[in-house]
Amino acid sequence: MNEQPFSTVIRGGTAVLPHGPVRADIGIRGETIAAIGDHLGPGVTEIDASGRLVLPGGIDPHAHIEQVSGGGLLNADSFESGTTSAAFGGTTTVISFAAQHVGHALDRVLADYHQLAEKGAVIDYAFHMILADPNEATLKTHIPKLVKEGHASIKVFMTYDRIKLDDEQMLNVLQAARDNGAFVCVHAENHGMITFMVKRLLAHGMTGPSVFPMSHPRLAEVDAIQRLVTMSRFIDQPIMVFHVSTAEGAEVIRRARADGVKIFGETCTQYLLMTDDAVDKPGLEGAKWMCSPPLRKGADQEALWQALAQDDLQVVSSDHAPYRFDASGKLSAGPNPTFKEIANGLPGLEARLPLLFDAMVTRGRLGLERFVALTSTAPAKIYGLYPKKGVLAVGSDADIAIWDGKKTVTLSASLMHDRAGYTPYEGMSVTGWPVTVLSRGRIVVRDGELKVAPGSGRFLPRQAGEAAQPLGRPAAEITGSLPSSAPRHASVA
Ligand code: DUC
Ligand code: ZN
Ligand code: ZN
Repeated sequence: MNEQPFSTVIRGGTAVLPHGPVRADIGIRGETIAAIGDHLGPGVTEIDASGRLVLPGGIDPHAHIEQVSGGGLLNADSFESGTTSAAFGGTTTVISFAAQHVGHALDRVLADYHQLAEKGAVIDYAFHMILADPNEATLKTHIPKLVKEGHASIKVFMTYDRIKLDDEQMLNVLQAARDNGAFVCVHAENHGMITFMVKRLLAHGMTGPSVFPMSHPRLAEVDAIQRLVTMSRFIDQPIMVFHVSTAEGAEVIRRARADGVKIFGETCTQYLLMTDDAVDKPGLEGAKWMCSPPLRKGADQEALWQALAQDDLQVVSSDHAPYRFDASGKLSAGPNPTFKEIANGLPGLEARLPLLFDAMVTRGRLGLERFVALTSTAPAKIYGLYPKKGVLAVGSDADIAIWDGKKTVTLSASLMHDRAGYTPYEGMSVTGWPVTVLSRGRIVVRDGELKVAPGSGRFLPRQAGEAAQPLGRPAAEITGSLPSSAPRHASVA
């Protein structure tokens, strides 16, 4: 038995453990949870959590930070501001993006994003590698090396002129992911349908943010997810569909999963809590609510909640993509842009957990344990971070958010720590707030103050988890085209 005092004890709270909530103390030594139980011995630092909930820190597996978008625009957050805002919202791990653009060497891209994050991050982080140029060097040289170095997931786009992949490129990426043991996340919208609608709307003089949802038709999402399911099945490569926004999109995923396809789905806070009428505001104001896919209808919200309840969708991210409402962001094309010229994206890294806590725990939709599962444990498992992250267990990193379930806060831009300069959730009132947040045993946020230095967050090298394991049955044409003695890594190009 270790008689040394703990470095920190979180005492007397209700901890949400893998088997459910219990009254327990959490003892931390250094960076990890060393003990969970009643009446633990003293800690050098004691945190009184009586009357509070003690939860694993949130994991936001989809946040754009200090990233150049598909439209070529740098977003508003640095790693310092983005991860600070995450921490104030109870999130202790973020997976952001290292975004390749055409002509860029992927290994250089990763090195650049690492440098930015090392300098600024206050919590731990990993990267999804955005592939916009899946050439020979990317797929055959850089992906094998980078996956081995712990970058276990790839994101690709089916839309956006500068970064979209065609079907053959997509298949090459899926095959490379399979060969190297990586997971693939996809922005799934039919590019042709979007372009068709954009041209049609602009030709009819419909140029404001209020028509933006029409420019991303619901069927664009449905079609793209259906094709993805087919491609995933063909190659036998598991896929995560990012930011599912429609009832029909969630239904395609439900059916595919029932048919045995290894496909996962994510939705985001904004699709659960806001609707498309948010863009319908005077002038350009609605641009603040323009995200892609767009906000949808009340019936979609219901369907997405239902899909989460049934595990058709497994995670809720923020898809934090902050652009200021000025010439550096939403108005970068000038003071009077068409919807086509306005950057897509909303800030939401900080508000995600309080909003979802309020909806799920305070108002009772799905409950506390599902809240923890959807916002922390499931992303940790799916993205290869578990059990280091996503759970309160002995040996896990001491990434912990202590929640005051009774504290009511009205969200406003002045409360937020990101650099978007506005919040789409302005004026919404939530009950439940993360009052103290620890990352690897360090108190990161307490009493409304940041307690750690920029650059103290750490890169999390990951091996892909079980979610990324192929089922072992690519299409017959693929297996038939491999020599029988070929190793798993053999190219079929
Ligand atoms: N897709 C995202 O995933 N985030 C922001 C914008 C977009 O199109
Ligand atoms: Zn996307
Ligand atoms: Zn995104």
